[in-house]
Amino acid sequence: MKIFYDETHRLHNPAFEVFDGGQRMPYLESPERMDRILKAIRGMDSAEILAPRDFGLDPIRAVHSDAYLTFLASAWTEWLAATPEAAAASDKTALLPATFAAKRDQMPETILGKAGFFLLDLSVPVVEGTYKAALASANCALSAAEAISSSIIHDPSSPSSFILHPSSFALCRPPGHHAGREIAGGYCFLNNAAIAAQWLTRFGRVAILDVDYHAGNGTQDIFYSRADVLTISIHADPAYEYPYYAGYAQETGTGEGLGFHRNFPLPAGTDDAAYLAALDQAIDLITVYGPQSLVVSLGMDTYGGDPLGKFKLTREGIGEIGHRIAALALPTAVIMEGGYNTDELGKNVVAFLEGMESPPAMPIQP
Ligand code: OKP
Ligand code: ZN
Repeated sequence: MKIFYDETHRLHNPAFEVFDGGQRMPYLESPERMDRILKAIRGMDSAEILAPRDFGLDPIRAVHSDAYLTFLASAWTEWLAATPEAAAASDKTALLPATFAAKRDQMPETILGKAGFFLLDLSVPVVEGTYKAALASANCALSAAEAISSSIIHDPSSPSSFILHPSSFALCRPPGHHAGREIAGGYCFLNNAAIAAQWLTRFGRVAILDVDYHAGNGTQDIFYSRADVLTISIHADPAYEYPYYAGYAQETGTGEGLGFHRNFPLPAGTDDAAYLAALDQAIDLITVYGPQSLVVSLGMDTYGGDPLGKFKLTREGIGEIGHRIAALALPTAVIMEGGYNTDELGKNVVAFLEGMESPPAMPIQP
């Protein structure tokens, strides 16, 4: 399997995030996550780790607004220019607002005003290298999309075969699925999966299946009124979990996109069997939609014991998710999202990828 990875993610390494109750905490979405995944992946026979290519801004501008991209590109310089205290301690600071735009019809002039407009919450501190890292992450996703695209062109009749329907993996950091058209949130700045999916629409309909523990609210936002990209997210019920304000079952798209978004909110304590039952419903919807390609937003925070998650999935369950997704026999680009149990992260990602490539090690009764 072709795996795309770029060291540039290290430039995004904020000293802190602000957690529930206002506590300043070490940034959980850390560069070490990638080190752990890489170490485990290097042990796979099938892994071919490649550098992404630079796709330029056009495929990113197809998903995010120019005003938002301009903000990301200049936010750090503007913050330092406006804030002498920040400039004096630039390795300890980050741009984070204390106000948020409930009403979005006017963009303010000052950097703190703009930060509140473009940042959804306190988990997206902007530092000097944030934009560069986010661009490199998006290029990994685009490269993974490109890697599967030749089989879409040359094999439109789609017989069921793993060989004719390859998959690729983008080892993205920062993650992307909470980033909307013009807003960052939940550790995400550019929506890598949405950018890859948008790029793939040139070959026909695309489905995005989000199996991160958190609802893919950014992806939902970007494609909500479109029928050419089916978006499905399986996640912790937003009634009790981040992102709280999207990811509910009754949200199914709007206008032309009505019926082309689906959410599967699940209770705390969800185990392999309950998760796989929801996955089977999602897979049926994808089969009925009949896309030419599939993008998977892959989070490992569904694993039991994840510091941000309340599900109880096992490593075998995670492998079975990969296996059932691969059984769709679609050209598939897998995009890395969350997962914060760094000790188990690498083994879980390998379990998923090996599940995609082979039958499950252990049968699971749904
Ligand atoms: C990103 B991804 C702690 C606050 C958590 C942000 C969570 C972002 C998750 N209760 N805030 O979907 O893994
Ligand atoms: Zn998550």
